[in-house]
Amino acid sequence: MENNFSLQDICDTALACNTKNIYIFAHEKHDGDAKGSSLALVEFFKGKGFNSKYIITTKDTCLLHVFNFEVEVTESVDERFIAVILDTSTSSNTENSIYLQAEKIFRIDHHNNGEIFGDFNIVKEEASSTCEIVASMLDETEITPKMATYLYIGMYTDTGGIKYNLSENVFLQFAKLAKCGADTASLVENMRFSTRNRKRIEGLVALRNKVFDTRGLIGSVIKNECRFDAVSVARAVSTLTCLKGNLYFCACESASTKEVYVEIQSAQSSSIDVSQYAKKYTGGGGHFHKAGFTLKSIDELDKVIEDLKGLL
Ligand SMILES: [Mn+2]
Repeated sequence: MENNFSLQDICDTALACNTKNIYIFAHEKHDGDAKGSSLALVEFFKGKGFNSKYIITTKDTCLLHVFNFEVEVTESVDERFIAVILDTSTSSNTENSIYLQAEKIFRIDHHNNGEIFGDFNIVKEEASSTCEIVASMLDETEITPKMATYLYIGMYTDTGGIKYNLSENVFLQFAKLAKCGADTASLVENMRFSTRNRKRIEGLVALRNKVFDTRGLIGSVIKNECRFDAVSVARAVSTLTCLKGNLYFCACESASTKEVYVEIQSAQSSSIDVSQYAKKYTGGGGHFHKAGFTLKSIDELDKVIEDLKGLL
């Protein structure tokens, strides 16, 4: 069921269900947008007098380093609660399945071609980020400086550092968050941090770039190197987009599992919907201009490259 709701509706539903607990969930390998929107809503619901927490089941150091917020790991939940699921395109992408115990499930997302699940859904594919949607749902008077900073980080990271998906509304929301006291100075400082492995991956992707098709297919294939993870590979493809092209990809084979993480990005001016293509693969999906998936082995890569040529 796809429909509209307000944040007040979530509070009203909790009260109608006789619970003060509003728990927030996001996708696995939660990124800045998932974390930012989650922490902002925890803050919002707490301000409204509810018990609210961000439910994660594995420890996350980025939450502390970037957001300056330590989230305790939750193993299980016995009490009644309302679930709010953020930035998560399909039920199988959720970080954990505790949300299934909720009295009612609300969902807010901006991914393309996702799945409608839960009781109430807001899906705005045109939005840069879930943080942009959440910011738009809030009135200036409701946004504390902390919430403003969390939402700003999510919008900043999901736009690749204010590089893409820049609609008029993105700037309106950035302006609103700045007015509400977003700490943009420490944000820029915190975002500079990277892991050494991630830097290595970015360097390799930049170094190994090759033109696969003169109509504008540029990619990097890295075999049997580094400790790859989907998030690092997803970020690394952006190092190619300063080269003139239409479609960019990087395919990175993990030395240990032999799985290949593939991330594809189409130029902002291009009409190629890469999320549609990524969906053909297990666990694949993302956004119109940026999406990823995993291959079981490098042998499947030639077919992918031929397909990408066909998309040009
Ligand atoms: Mn997002």
